[in-house]
Amino acid sequence: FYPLKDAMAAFMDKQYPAKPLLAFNVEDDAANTHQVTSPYDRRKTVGSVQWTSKDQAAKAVDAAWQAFPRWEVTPVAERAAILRRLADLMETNMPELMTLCSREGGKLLTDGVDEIREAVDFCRYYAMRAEASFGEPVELPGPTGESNRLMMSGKGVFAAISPWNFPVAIFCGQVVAAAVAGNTVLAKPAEQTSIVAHRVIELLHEAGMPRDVVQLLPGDGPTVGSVLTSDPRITGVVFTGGTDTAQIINRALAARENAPLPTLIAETGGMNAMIVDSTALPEQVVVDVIQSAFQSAGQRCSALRVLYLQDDVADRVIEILKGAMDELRIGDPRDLGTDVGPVIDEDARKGLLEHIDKLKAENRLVAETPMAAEHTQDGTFVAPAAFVIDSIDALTREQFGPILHIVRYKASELDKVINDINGRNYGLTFGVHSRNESFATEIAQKMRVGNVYINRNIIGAVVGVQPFGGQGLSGTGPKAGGPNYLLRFATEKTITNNTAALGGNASLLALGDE
Ligand code: UN1
Repeated sequence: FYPLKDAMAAFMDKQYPAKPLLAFNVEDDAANTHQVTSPYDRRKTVGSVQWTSKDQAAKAVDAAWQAFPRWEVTPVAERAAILRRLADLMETNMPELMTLCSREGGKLLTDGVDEIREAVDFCRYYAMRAEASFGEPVELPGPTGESNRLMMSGKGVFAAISPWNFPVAIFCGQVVAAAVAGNTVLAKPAEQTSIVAHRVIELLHEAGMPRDVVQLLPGDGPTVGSVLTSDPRITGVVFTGGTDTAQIINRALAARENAPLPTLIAETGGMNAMIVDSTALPEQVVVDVIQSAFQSAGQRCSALRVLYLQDDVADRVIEILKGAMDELRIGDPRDLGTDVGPVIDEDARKGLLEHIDKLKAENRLVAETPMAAEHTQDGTFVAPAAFVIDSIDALTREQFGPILHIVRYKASELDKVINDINGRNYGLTFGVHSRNESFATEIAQKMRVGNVYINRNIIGAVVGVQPFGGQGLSGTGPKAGGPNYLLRFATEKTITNNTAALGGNASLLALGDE
């Protein structure tokens, strides 16, 4: 880490002016420019972001449509090569991108490495998958005198709407998936992390992506997001973020008139649980719970929210957990000794503190990490906290931060526990800790979720290894970083050719069959 830290120093105080990166030139507009501050120190600015106006967004859609026919027929090898060059450029620029993730998104340095690594993996993985699925048309068997070929191509114009919690990995993963599948892309980054997104798109253009094929539209949901989702020329939306927002997007797309039936690829919230039975190893459980619930300050949709502890083992696990939570260090994410950085902004902190205060008032607090004022006074920090609740049904919404809820259960109540978790209709990640293998396998089968983890933490899905994404209220699938992801961005065309018509022996039988 130390050489990386030295390389990062050059970018620690740099001020970044970010603006829309569109197919056409964008005039400076001071009235529409917003200052960006660091979540760990709101007195420090990272730079400024000029938001996209409604008019610019509409013109960007025009440009994307005009670029589509040319991009659609660009050989897949050429499209994939751009992704591979972007991967190389992100690796070369890792110190700068990590610094921005930290300054703008409040991410720990270790999280920053994972983040950039994941973005690089997405580029290389999707480049490989695109070449496998979008290369030569597949010849299908058919009657004599006729050829049948199945080919894949892009659908049109995609809007990519991404969250602040993975401002490089998820942002970049969406954009490159849509583009390599043959679509033109309008990328709307989260308002909180537009500067690092701007840097990634600069690198993408440097890698050879035409400026009208991928455009960057910084701004907020009501201005930029709603222009995109109500435009009848948008063929599809790829979205990661809250379930509520996905529903708003879904309704906006469906309400359009004279628009193609839309594709919505959504990866949304979770109410992720872990079941620990009496055979589990308490020390290992605690290591995995700490990572799952508090890494990235709990701001992952994969994070653990509800820990179910079987009665016989609950006291022991809680005792070790308390000790471990006491040791966590909250503070500046750029400090290598920090375990838990800030949450993204004041709104996020307020919402989490409201939930924490309510549970404290009910005397449910089990453990809380001490927070030193000197490291945290200027930022939006929330101390990791654990509470005992009666069941997952006590939670009204996903709490996107470092808050763990614990439920004690008796062995005889296991079926109810499973029903309660499945009954919430979220279905993203799930964990089980048990040394009884058939118990773990049986539970894994019963849970209606996208990713099950046995005897380990439940975050950090690796591209190509653990394809990531859920079901129900957690998303539409297909799984990001999985072999089928690109297929949802594409349309299939069958070309049937009566080859016999041009001088061959026409098969009367085949004609008759028609
Ligand atoms: C998210 O938080 O939106 O498994 C997704 C993980 C990450 C994905 C998290 N690869 O934790």
